[in-house]
Amino acid sequence: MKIGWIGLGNMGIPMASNLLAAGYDVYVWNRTPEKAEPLTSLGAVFAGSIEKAVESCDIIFTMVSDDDAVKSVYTGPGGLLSTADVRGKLAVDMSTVSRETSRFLADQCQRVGMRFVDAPVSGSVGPAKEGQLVIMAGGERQDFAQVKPLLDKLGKVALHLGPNGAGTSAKLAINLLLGITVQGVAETLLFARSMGITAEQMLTIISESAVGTPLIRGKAASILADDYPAAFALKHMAKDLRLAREAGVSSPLAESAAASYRTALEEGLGDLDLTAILRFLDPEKK
Ligand code: NA7
Repeated sequence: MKIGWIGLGNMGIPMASNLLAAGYDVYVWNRTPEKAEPLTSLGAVFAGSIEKAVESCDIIFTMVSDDDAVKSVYTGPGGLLSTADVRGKLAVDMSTVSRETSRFLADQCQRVGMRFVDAPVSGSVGPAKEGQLVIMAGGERQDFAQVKPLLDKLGKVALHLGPNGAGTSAKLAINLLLGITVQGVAETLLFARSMGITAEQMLTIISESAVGTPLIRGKAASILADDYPAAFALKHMAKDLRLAREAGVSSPLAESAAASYRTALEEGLGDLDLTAILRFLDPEKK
């Protein structure tokens, strides 16, 4: 089976690499072609255009940044849906976008006889490299069943949650918890510091306590070094909290987190990891 992969950002590169490692023929495309080099050196074929990638493949994955990017890839000039014959092919969008966009894409695909599954992921670069993502899917059950063996190469769990848009809905919910959790850790560290407890001490306590999680343990070194290379960029967290609000979330923590990440983005922290929210909240860093 030939696989198309569109979008080679922080997530797309390790995910497509895992499909290559599993022995699939992978045709890749990225807006910035140079980013395909790590994949082509592993044996992927760089398709010169989206259409070429789609023509060559049975299943096409997309993993790009946001609603505008994904619409451009599907419905823009030279996009996926302008390819001559897509009838019967399966498109799987793993980007995090709004539910409206997932449903819009499903509708546009259906018009040309293409099948569509929304399958966003929980987990950033580390789990992507290790094939340990959590994948939340929406679409027809038989389409999910067809792509499930591939999803199993990308994640430790892949769940079918309902019709198109259901995967995206679950993703917005889990990322609400992610945003709130990271801001909660940041606020806790700053409060502890104000009472003379160091970040190192407090991170040890959190990690060993009932609220310690792999997320917090995994971010500790970066927090202590005050160095935030993006595993999951803050700009994407701001986007996801905005999408959650647009999807109707209305709660004190959601409001607060959405405002923090949005303002941090406006202050230029968007390309850092989401844990850089600590730098944004820290009065000593102003
Ligand atoms: P990155 O590392 O910011 O990568 C974004 C990717 O999206 C990258 O391949 C971009 O191409 C591509 N992109 C962005 N805008 C466009 C447009 N307009 N057309 C085509 N391609 C585009 O994101 P991640 O990999 O961390 O995350 C991907 C998704 O998973 C995102 O929804 C997260 O919220 C979760 P470029 O290389 O810049 O040319």
